[in-house]
Order: sequence, then structure tokens, then C-alpha cells
Amino acid sequence: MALVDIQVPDIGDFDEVTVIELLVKPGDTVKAEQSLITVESDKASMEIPSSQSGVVKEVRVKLGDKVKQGSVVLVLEGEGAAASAAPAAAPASEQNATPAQAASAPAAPVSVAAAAAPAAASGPVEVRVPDIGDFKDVAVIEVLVKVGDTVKAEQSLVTVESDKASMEIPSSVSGVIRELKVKLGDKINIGDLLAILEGAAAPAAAAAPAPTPVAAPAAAAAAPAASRASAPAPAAVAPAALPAHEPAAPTGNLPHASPSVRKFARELGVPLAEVKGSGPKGRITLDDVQGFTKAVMAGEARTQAQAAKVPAASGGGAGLDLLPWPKVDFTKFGPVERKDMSRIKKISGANLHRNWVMIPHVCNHDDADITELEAFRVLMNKENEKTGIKITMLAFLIKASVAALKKFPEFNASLDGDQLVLKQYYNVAFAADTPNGLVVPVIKDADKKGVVQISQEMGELAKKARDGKLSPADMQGACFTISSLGGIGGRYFTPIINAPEVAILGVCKSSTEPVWDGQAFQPRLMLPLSLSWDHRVIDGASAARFNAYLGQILGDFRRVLL
Ligand code: CAO
Repeated sequence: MALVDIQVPDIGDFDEVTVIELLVKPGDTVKAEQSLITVESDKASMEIPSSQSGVVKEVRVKLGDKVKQGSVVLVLEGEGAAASAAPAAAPASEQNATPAQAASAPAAPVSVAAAAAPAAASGPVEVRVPDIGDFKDVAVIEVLVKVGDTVKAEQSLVTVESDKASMEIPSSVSGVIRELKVKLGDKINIGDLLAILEGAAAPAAAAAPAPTPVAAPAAAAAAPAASRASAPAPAAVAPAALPAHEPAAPTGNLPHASPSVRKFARELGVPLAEVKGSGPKGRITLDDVQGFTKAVMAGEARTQAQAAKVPAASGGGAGLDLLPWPKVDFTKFGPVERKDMSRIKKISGANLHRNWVMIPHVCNHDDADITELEAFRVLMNKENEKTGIKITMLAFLIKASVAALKKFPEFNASLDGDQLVLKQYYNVAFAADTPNGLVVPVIKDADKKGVVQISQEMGELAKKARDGKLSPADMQGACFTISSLGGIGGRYFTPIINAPEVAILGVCKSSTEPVWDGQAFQPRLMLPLSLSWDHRVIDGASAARFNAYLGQILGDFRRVLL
């Protein structure tokens, strides 16, 4: 398989264009004529297609790069035998039918009016469709001006679209539109009359404008796989309204809109994919983008990015007026790999975010002396070696938590509007780390179970979690959660409360520390506890008592019997 450099073909009169979209990534299989990147100048945007099919080995450009004819876009492992490494471009571009002509000079438009137009004409001037390359019978999908409008030379009059490209047809002269000779849906060809202008004047340089260039590989010259291209963007550009943003990340799925509308949207920071198109076949028009912007500015609509930032407050509270999430082109600083978030991470992330934002968390740290408890646990495990059930510290913590929840019932509660729901059952969840993310299975009725049974159930649930086999029922009904990092390490941390619970206990790795017993320092095994609690429900003093009580029980489990 030959490795082939795919280069930017002849793109007409455009010296340098900016890469605004990457439409493929390494590993993608592309077909000949498939678009690889979208580039944009101040006058046009177009997609650069592949000259042959194959598998993308390396993408050589990144968003924001400037490219020109001959720049290497990517390296392709070609499917066929060594094909031409640098496709000669055959742009159906400008007014010219052949690349040679296209490269040489921007010819005068094939326009009766333009040809006839003097530097300052007084009589009516016909504006006709210039050479639009190989496009025949293209449909008018937007009429951008109306009778009576004053237009400048190069201002777009209509947008036309074939199944492979869209382009705006500009006026070759300036003047006032006396008659419009096309309407939506009309099929037009080179030489067709578009409009009659009065008081027309040709541009000073007499270089008549043309429809935008369309890049196509040599092999596809007969049927340009081209893309979008545009004449000058409409002049009526509103002031930037939405926060500026960097070029979009690769999507490969451009919204249905003309290049100038897409440019306009990008200038305003409007996410075009969220704008509803009112044009034919759902095409997004300039008015749609303006309408969307107005609605967002008036607070009548939100972009998805805004919606993601502002949680839906149950009580209809005000949204957080936060800065937009920073958009950084990390590839500017070094190589990166993009990876989709796992389903679990997406779900747990959204929940954690809501909980962190909506619950006023406070976190208390404390230490429990587990010297005797750990010795007892080790002894029990030795004695029970034959049963195969390992008694874990976490099982003792669950049991101790149940005792503390009983003593401090507001910890075994949930908020429901203005009411506190005090639960009379004791289901304790534990956070389990799995290759796909964090899950929280629940030990039901922990008050009715012994430490051995809890250890056994925990082992089964943890295995199910790792195997991705937990059922929704396994993860429902918790009153309180324990997140243990004890087997891993760390000192203290601030766990996020698992709503609608009102507290969570974080546990870190125990260590032997010198503890003063009143006469001397004694080596004691100390377990770091971090209790996060919802300050709407729990007061600081209660939290300190809860932690202290938990420590006392872990220090001497006989207290549970009292
Ligand atoms: N201090 C010191 N050592 C501890 C300890 C503690 N607090 N807790 C457990 N250990 C030791 C155990 O003694 C055991 O050591 P040995 O293998 O030598 O016997 C080892 O750590 C593993 O312990 P374990 O089998 O009892 O497992 P566990 O109860 O610690 O953990 C589970 C089980 C499911 C909680 C764990 O696998 C896990 O997923 N922990 C991560 C939870 C998490 O991600 N929390 C963060 C949530 S917020 O993002």
C-alpha cells in the first residue's frame, strides 16, 4: 500500500486560506472525492476533497493553520497502486473552465451586463449568471436582495445549490435593482439573466466578481466533488453578540447553510447546529442566525453550552452567570488524542455536577483509632480462612455508620421541598471504582446484617460492578454513601454528596501514628475520615458529633450495643 500525500489543489485566486474544520481523523477510511477539511478565506469557504480513496494515516494540518495550493493536508494509505501524490487541481473555479485559465487571471464575468458595463453606466444593466463551472441547472435556494435594493459590486444576489456544492452569485456591478429575474426554486445556468440594475457602475478595477471557486481533485474534474464556496458575505453584519470562540472541533456534519451564513454565525459565536433553518429543506438563512442571536440575547433561548452550564434549579432559582467554558486548541501545544467519555462517566458526571453546584457542602475531617478493630479483623480473617469470605474494613465502616445514622437521624434523611424525609430503613451505598467509571451499589437493610454478610454482599456487588452487571435496583434506595480510598492511599478528601442523600463519608488509608495517651506517645493505627454534609439540613455541631461518634465506635465496637 502506497503512502500518498494529499495536497491542497489549485484553489483559484486564493493565496492562503485558513483551516476551519477537520472532517477526518487518523484511521478513517475515505473515498475519492470525500471532503477532508474545510478552508475559508475572507470571501469563500470550501471543502478540500481527497483525490483518492484510502485510510488516513496522518493529518498534517490543524484548525487555524493557513494552507495554500500544494500544502499537504494528510498522508493517506492509498487503496490503489501509487496514485498521483499531488493531485493537480481542476477547480471549476471563477469564470474559467480550465485550471490553466483559472490560475492565470480572473477573467471578466460571463455577464452581458458586466461586459457591457462602462465605468459608470447610466442606463439599465443586465446582470447574468457567470461561468459556474460544471454546474448546470442549479437551484436558487436564497434570494438575498429585493427590488429597490442598492447593491455593491461583488455583493451576493442569490445563493444556488447543486447536490454537491453551494455558492453565492454576486453582482458584477453596483447599482439599484430594478427587476429581479429569478425566484426561489428556479433552475439557472450560465448566461441566465439574474437582475436588471439601474445607475450601474462597474468596480474600479473592472475585475468582475465571480461565483466562488470550487476545489476539486483532478480525477474528479468532470464532476467536482466540491463543496461550499461563497462570494463576499452579506454586508449587514450585526455587532458580535455571543462570546467569540475558536474554530469548531471536527464534526464532519456541517449544518445546512451557505458559506456566508456559516461565516456570519461563526463571527457571532452562534452554534449553527442549534439554529433551526427556515429555508428550503431546512436551510439556515441569515435571518435565522439573527433571530437565534436575538432570542439568546433577550434570554428567550439558550445555547446548549449555556444549558449545560446552568443546572435546572428545582425551585426555579436563578441560573449561574458563569463565563463560557474555555475552548482551547490543544494541538497548538502538542499532540493529543480525543476519546469519548464512557456512558457511566457521562451519567455520573452530570449527577456529580448538579450535586456539587446545588448542595452547600461542608466537609469535616477526623481520625478514628482502629488499632484494635484492625487487629480483630485480621484475626477473624485468619480464623475464617476456610470460608473464603474476607471481612473488610469497609464492612465495619458500614456497620458503624448505621449506628451513627440511628443516633443522628437527620443524616438518614432527604430534602423534599420544605420537608425533611426521615428514613426508617438503613441502606448504605459504597463507591466502587470500575474500568468504565464510578458506580455506587447499595447494601440494603445494613442494620439487619452482620459484618460477615455485609462483606460477602459487598464482594458480590463489587464484582458485578467491575463486570458491568449491576442492575438499576442494585444502585437504588441508598440513605448514606461511603467512598473508601483506603486500599489506594491519600490522607483526606472532599467527597461529593450523592443526592438526594444529605451526607457522605470519605475514608482514606490508615497509618500508624504517635498518639499521646496522657503519659506517652503510643503507636496507634489511625483512619482518616472525611464527612461531607449538606448544610441546609445538618449543622456543623451535629456533623462534628457524628464524626466523633463514628470514631468512638470504630475505636471500640462494643459501643454499638449500648
Ligand atoms: N486503610 C488502609 N488499608 C486499607 C483500607 C484503609 N482504610 N481499606 C482497605 N485497605 C486495604 C485492605 O486491608 C486490603 O489490603 P490487603 O489486600 O493487604 O488485604 C486492600 O486495601 C483492599 O481492600 P478491600 O479488599 O477491603 O477493598 P476495599 O474495601 O478497600 O475496596 C471497593 C472495595 C469496592 C470500595 C474498592 O475496590 C473501590 O472501588 N474503591 C474506590 C472507591 C472510589 O473510587 N471512591 C472515590 C469516589 S469519589 O470519586
